[in-house]
Amino acid sequence: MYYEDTIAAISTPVGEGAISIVRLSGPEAIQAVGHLFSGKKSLSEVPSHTIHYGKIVDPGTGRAVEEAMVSIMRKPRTFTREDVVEINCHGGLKSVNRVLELVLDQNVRLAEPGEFTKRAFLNGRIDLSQAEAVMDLIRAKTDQAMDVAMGQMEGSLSELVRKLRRQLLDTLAAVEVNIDYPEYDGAEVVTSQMLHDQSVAVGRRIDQILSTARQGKILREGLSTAIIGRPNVGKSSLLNHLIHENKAIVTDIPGTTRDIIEDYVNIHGIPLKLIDTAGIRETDDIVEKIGVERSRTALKKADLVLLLINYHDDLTDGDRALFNLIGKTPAIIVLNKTDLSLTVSMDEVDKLAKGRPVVQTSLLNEEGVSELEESIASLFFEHGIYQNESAYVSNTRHIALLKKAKSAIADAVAATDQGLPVDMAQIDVRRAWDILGEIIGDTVSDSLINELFSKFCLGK
Ligand SMILES: Nc1nc2c(ncn2[C@@H]2O[C@H](COP(=O)(O)OP(=O)(O)OP(=O)(O)O)[C@@H](O)[C@H]2O)c(=O)[nH]1
Ligand SMILES: [Mg+2]
Repeated sequence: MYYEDTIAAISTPVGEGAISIVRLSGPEAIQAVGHLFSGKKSLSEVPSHTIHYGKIVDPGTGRAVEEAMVSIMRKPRTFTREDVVEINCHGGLKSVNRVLELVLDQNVRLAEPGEFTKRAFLNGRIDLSQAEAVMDLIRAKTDQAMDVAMGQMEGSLSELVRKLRRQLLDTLAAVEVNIDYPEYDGAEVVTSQMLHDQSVAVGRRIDQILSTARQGKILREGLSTAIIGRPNVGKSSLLNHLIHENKAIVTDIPGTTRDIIEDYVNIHGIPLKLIDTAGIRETDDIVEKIGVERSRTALKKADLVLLLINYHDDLTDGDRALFNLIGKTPAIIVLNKTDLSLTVSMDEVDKLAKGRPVVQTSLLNEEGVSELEESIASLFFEHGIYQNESAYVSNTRHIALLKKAKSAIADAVAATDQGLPVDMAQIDVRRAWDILGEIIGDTVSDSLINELFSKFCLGK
């Protein structure tokens, strides 16, 4: 399927850069740029996948507006599977915009966000989950998030989903054969058993894929890390040290932080979404009260908790309550202010820590922060929050569909368990097959496709 029209957009980020690229795709791409290009050769005659130096000339005035390197890539060996031309401009934002304007005068229209990728998808160059991976790649915050997106772009999730669909289709085919040729009396029972076993196997595999979802989500969105503790223990100081910036206000007045402060940081390749909270204590101050409530909510949603305890103070009931509040969430206990004398009861801290790592810091003297970082990393890797599996699912849409497919499969298993007629389970299996198809875009509606691609950046 090839499009009639030719599209163009600036493919590099907006702003000053050494090079900006205007990219075109479509049947008129080469001709359109040919009209504007003045160089040694005519672009319509040059071989595919070559790059040419010349000037972009305004046909109206005959004046050169930009010096450029122009790449010519003829279909079908291109990203969109259409003719693609890239004009590498060297000037600033103004001149690249001028080049784009001239291009748009040549029977070329401005691309919608994601339209290049959409064409790649619709022309069969990539499937939907790969197209979504392109989007993830643009947004990837860390190397590992990048790996996940790359893996998905290379089709690892697609590969898994295709395998599952093939397995379901084979099962359905076998059922048809058995039903059409019931050569012996037991056909129905045997068929039902086969449907059951195959469904159980597929359901297990979906579970395995889904089990990577948590890791995938963390890599995408960051490990939600709540910094909690009594007022004045140094929570905001810790946030500032970890992000190497004075973002949160630090004072010696207890109750300084009133609202939640968030920032992202990359610790040993793990993306953390740090959340500095209001110190938790009983208070009559209405603003502080709200802040404290928010802290409790942040704590509930956290993937990781950093609980700060004052090294230079006795444990209070407030501290003990916080240990309880953590519950089962992975946590690290941080004893802060070690530059002052030891007052806290280490025995009691150890007892309350229940095996959770305890790290000592003096944020004032910048001591212990790298130990804390190490501790965060080892907790993350040891507890299998991270697994080096190439086929992560991290995309919310994929996860939702996998869950839906799993429930259809569970229905099939239940139907066979209850001894219902084979065609009941058959319908469920067929439904699971359809749902899985939505992940790779084999069975999706046009409106969904438009919505997904509109989330892309312009020029992608
Ligand atoms: N001596 C010493 N003081 C520290 C240390 N870390 C932080 N402080 C001081 O403790 C005070 C409180 O620090 P913050 O980071 O504002 O504490 P907080 O936990 O965010 O406090 P609230 O927002 O009020 O809950 C400030 O005066 C800091 O300079 C430390 O390691 N040693
Ligand atoms: Mg604070």
